[in-house]
Amino acid sequence: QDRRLAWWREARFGMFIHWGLYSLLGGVWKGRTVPGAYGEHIMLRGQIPVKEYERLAESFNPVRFDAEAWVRAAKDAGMKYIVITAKHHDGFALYDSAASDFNIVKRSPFGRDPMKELAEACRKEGIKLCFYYSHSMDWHHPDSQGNTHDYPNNIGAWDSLESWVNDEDKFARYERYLEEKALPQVRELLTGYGDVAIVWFDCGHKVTDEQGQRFVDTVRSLQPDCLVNRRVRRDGFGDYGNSGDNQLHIRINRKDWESIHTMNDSWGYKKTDHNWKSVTSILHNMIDVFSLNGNYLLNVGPTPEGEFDEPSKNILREIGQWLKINGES
Ligand code: FUL
Repeated sequence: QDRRLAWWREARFGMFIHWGLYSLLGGVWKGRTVPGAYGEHIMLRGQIPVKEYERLAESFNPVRFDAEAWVRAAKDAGMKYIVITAKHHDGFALYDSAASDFNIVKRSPFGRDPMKELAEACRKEGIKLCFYYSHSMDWHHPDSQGNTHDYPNNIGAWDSLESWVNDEDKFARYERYLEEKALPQVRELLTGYGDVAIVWFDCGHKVTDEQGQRFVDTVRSLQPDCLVNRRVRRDGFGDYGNSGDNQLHIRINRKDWESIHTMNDSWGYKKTDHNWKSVTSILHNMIDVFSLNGNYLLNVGPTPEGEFDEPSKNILREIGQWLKINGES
């Protein structure tokens, strides 16, 4: 574990990227701002039918996406690793997947695989590439948690594990999702994109210990040096701990831990959210985390066209300048 964590302990500062079909909507569905701070939850919060949400892929065409520009922006900000949403809770894969054709290459006019391009750019610039993968929740797969198929006989997004895990039918269906989509997709990410530095799992409180362990084992068997975060299941799992969303060191009980923060209130691009944090407050948080030996992961939500918006670019630029003068980078 120490060997696996060596680069990560030095890295200190990383970029989180939330990007997907939800970015197209930017928090607005049919002219209405959907409640909830998180733009990436719009499918669930806006109760968008699966078939309608699927059709968004037809207009997802991020022609201004430039992997090198993203990686350079991260590097100039002093960041050493990038964690990008290869698949978020909405189930849409941002890469070419054989396990599910609900992905950018097969369903969108864009036709390119942005994860391939990002992997290439990261290799070139010496930045570690990491994939966020929503393993427990998939609102698109009929047998997963939180989907709207078969309502109300499904497993609701916020249902606790205890409330359904002894239901044989639900359990069997959920296993089907894990075996037919989630585990195969994690394997794809670990076999098609070169070295992956972290698989960043999320919402592990929704899987059993055995299921969480299956994800850890899958990662270990394919890339033994790849890190796994605690959110694969619960405390005691993974190589390092995580803060809650936008929390500093609250409830952290591990030597190696990472604090995760948004720049406004949403992770995914949200055109109605102008509540940008000041550079000063971001720096204060960062210094606080660094002083307690944590890593700081700061999020960007790129636009549907594939660019970082101006407020995010400015924040990154200013942090980079500050670190150049006052930090180690
Ligand atoms: C949460 C998710 O539900 C959010 O959408 C976001 O990805 C955040 C980092 O983790 O649990």
